[in-house]
Amino acid sequence: MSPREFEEVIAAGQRVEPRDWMPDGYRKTLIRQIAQHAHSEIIGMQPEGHWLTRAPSLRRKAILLAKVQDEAGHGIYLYSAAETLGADRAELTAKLLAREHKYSSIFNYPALSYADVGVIGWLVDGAAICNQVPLCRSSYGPYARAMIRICKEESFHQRQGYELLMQMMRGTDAQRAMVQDAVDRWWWPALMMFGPPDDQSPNTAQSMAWGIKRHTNDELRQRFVDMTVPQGEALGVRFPDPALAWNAQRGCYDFTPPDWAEFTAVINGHGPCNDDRLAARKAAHEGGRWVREAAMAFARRSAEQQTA
Ligand code: FAQ
Repeated sequence: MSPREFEEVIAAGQRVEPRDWMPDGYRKTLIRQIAQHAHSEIIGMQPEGHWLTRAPSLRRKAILLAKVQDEAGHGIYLYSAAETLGADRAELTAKLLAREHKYSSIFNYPALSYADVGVIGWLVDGAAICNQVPLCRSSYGPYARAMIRICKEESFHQRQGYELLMQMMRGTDAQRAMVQDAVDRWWWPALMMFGPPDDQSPNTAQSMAWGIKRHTNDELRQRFVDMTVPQGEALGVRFPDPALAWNAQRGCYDFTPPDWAEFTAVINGHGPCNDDRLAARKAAHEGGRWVREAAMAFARRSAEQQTA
């Protein structure tokens, strides 16, 4: 593919594939976004993973185990998509551990009660779906195809969270208070997941011109609020934003923006759990070293046997 053909493919809304010519900036942007996304899925196993041994019933444990394992799978699809761009997975992981790569701000907040498991499913997976469904139409083929599968699984994640919350809301006053407390803590970080406001987002314009992103951060944040408020009303929870109100003229909800100073601090490593999350990731990576080495040794021996 020539540079001109690349532009034509993008203009026609078609897909760029791994062996096609692409501008360096396009490749770099994709590696940055896909790696950040992959790291988020893997680090994102931690807040809910904490509750696996504390699940209140066998049913809840089985659901949560399936969900957390799905997140690991998402990380693997995404690292594979990054590899089609020439990025080495081991190097991407090393950059994460060296704090040279970002991962989603949301996973630097603690999950303090079992209601948080429900609220993470409802709000965090809900925000992830809002953000990722348009990425199924992203211009880079392997990323878009990975997203289709990921989004199907995220829908199950969102529903299991909402169903858990419905059950708790039908329970005792103490259970309802736990749900409300979790909503109060996760609402603002969920809004931050969509990234900085459009006028402070250095990457959006170019990423949209290349068809990597299909909507701006603010558009998707608004879509999330509009989708989520009626769900919260059906559930019987309040949102911690007194300014949240339907605006008939705009045909969507008005809401208060999150605290962008807090967002900046969190993505620069100063959130409540950044150090714990990276320490756990590093320990898991070290703990898995023998598996990687054994797999490499097996592959080498199989190749030698085949040659012999
Ligand atoms: N957290 O110019 P923009 C999930 C960075 S997966 C941390 O607007 P862009 C599933 C951004 O990288 C959640 N950093 O950037 C799950 C850039 O930094 P850089 C992850 C953030 O890329 C559920 C700088 O700020 N999802 O939840 C964040 O055009 C439950 C300037 O920002 C994805 O990654 C943030 N929230 O737009 C798993 C989706 N926002 O590199 C487990 C794919 C921005 O220039 C349990 N990614 N930054 O230094 C995207 O759609 C985009 O990358 C955005 C950011 C929208 C996140």
